[in-house]
Amino acid sequence: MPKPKIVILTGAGISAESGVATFRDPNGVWANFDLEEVATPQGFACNPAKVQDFYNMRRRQMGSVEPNAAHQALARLEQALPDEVLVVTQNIDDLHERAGSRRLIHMHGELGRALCLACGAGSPWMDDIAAQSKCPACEAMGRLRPDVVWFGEMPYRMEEVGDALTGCDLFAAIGTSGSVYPAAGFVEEARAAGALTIELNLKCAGWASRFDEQIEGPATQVVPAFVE
Ligand code: BV8
Repeated sequence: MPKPKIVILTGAGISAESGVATFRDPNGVWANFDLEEVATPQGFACNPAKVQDFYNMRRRQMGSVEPNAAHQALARLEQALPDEVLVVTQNIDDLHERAGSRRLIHMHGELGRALCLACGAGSPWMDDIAAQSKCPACEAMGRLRPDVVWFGEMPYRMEEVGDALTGCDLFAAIGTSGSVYPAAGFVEEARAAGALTIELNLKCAGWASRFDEQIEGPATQVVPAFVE
């Protein structure tokens, strides 16, 4: 598949208007949960039930939210420019897929998937546990964890993302605070490779100076306008 000309990084802000809480906005996820306790391997080792409850609560919410106009606009962009658009999302929800995006990398994993602690086999959560039981260790351990990248863990498909950033003409970051690495460093990589860099955010604050352009407003308004 050819290198994408457009790389789009999304964060929690693109799902906010679907009703999915962001992390660092007032009353966001990290205002209500201790990141160290629920989003690190150490937290899981210390209290796996607490971590499973945290992700099961977020998984249950997925059943009651829908993709919004911003997710749908990105899917239209990909359909209009086949093979030229890659969406790299920090989000673990499935709203991009449900809106129709196909060339998509979940760099922080997916709420809808689980991993076997023993053999590392990944599978859709609860749909495929029987298939996993082929692994004696899985059966013995019966232990699964969310297929989510926690702090201190290596995000998925970083080589592929790096390759795309060095070849794109346009890098856009939508609805992310740029608080977490390596995602927060993508803009520099794209810029160094000569791409035009644009931030779309409700409030272009924290890391705005690192972009060539900023477009302020709610994602359901600014993303469709940006795509059209
Ligand atoms: C790594 C999955 C190395 C979990 C997440 C010490 C020890 C270890 C590592 C570190 C360390 N110190 C620093 C690090 C690096 C660390 C890091 O960056 N920490 C930060 C806190 C400083 N990073 C890591 O650990 C990463 N791994 O470095 O590995 C390595 C190397 C070799 C081998 C092994 C390992 C892994 C980071 C991934 C952590 N997992 N998510 C889960 O979801 O439960 S990250 C977490 O932040 C979130 O999940 C989210 O994915 C991510 C980014 O947040 P945002 O999406 O930006 O959300 P936020 O709320 O912050 O912002 C929302 C934005 O939306 C705002 O700007 C707002 O204005 C805007 N908005 C709101 N409403 C709207 C809107 N915009 C438009 N429209 C609207 N309506």
